[in-house]
Amino acid sequence: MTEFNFDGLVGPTHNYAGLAQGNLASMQHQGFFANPRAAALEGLSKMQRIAKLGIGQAVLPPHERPSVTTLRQLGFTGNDAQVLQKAASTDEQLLRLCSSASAMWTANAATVSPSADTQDGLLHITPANLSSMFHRSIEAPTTLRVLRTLFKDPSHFVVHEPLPSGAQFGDEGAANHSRLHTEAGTVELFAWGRRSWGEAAAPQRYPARQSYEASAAGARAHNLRASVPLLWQQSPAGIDGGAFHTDVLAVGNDNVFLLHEQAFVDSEGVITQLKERLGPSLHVVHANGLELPLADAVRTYPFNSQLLTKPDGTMTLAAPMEVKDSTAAHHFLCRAMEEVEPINEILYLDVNASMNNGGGPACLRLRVELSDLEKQAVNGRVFLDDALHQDLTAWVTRHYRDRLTFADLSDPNLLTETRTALDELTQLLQLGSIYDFQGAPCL
Ligand code: SUG
Repeated sequence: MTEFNFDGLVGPTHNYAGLAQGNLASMQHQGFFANPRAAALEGLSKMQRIAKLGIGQAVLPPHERPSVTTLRQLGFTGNDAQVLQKAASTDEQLLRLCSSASAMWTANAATVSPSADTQDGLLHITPANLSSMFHRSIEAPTTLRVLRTLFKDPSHFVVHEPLPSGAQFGDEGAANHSRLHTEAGTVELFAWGRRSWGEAAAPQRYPARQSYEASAAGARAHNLRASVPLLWQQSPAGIDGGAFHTDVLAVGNDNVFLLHEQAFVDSEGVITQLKERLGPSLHVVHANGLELPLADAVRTYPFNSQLLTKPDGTMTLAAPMEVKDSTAAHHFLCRAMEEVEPINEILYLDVNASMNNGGGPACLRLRVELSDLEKQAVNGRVFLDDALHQDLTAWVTRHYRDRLTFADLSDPNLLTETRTALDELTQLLQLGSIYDFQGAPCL
């Protein structure tokens, strides 16, 4: 099995709208002017650097934004330009909610269970309903369509419907899911932030997006072998400190787990459970608040590094540049490298445009473990090689604006430019029709 990191391409409407309550970077950067072209090139350069390490890298397309479909559902009528204008003049916030490039954070696109973990030997994928945040909830239909296009072959893949919508089943995808594996076993750790019914401590300040009920349903639907799933609660204090997803305070890969004490309720308890199931070869690096204050971890995202196994079996921590702004965060990653033998490199990546919206390197990618046969069954030209990287870089440079403000969102030319770009992209990636404006069917 090989892990492939499916990164989301940053979309042409990347902007800072302050839409995500409890995501401190999103809240703090509201209204800053954005440079979608630079943001998309940053993302592509990250993909290229990871691919050059010999690690499987692939790409997922952005969604159509502004979402005219959603605006029409909300009652705006007329031609597309009129729909944009009416939304802008009636309730500008609606237009912002329908214009976010948030599908770039593909860690939230879906939860993936490799075929090695499931009872039917199929790879299971559930697109996240993202129902806790409106601007993200509108991603689910396109995500489902894209994933059903790529992972179409029923002899290898099952792409489930997203969980039913509604606050009780809020599901944030792989951002709340870690997979650990040793010779003793495999654990898929499903983290949840609140209970829709039943008792559990809850954050006081910011929303807990993922419900226990959603995690339990996801684990059930994936038909996991009985020993695989483990459900555990995110720390409410961590969420109130700005860790809206588990991947803000924990990262796992194979037999290595790095976590902050505020990632989970009773973090010693989850470590004990993991050690029982995974045996002595599990390496855990646990930071407490004295070593690494929660505020530093949330500001600089050391745990949102990608922890990647290279072809020679050693591991790289691909960390956001911002880690260097905090001595404590930087020291923590160095300690991880000293203590965990397989980790032999920290690679600093500049994904600042994404970081300013609360998305580090690990948020930008969806991990999919594939056997050689499964890889061959994936449709589309989505696996990154030099030629695809070049094509995508030229495509971004050709189509993306280098400055975007809120006022631009109602510009009908932006919609036309975006559709022209996305239409070309579907050809470049050999995906067929996947967008509403292309008349794509519901899959
Ligand atoms: O859902 N930000 C995203 C960031 C997602 C990060 N993903 C992971 N941790 N896996 C979110 O909060 C901000 C958009 C804006 O404010 O314009 C936003 O949606």
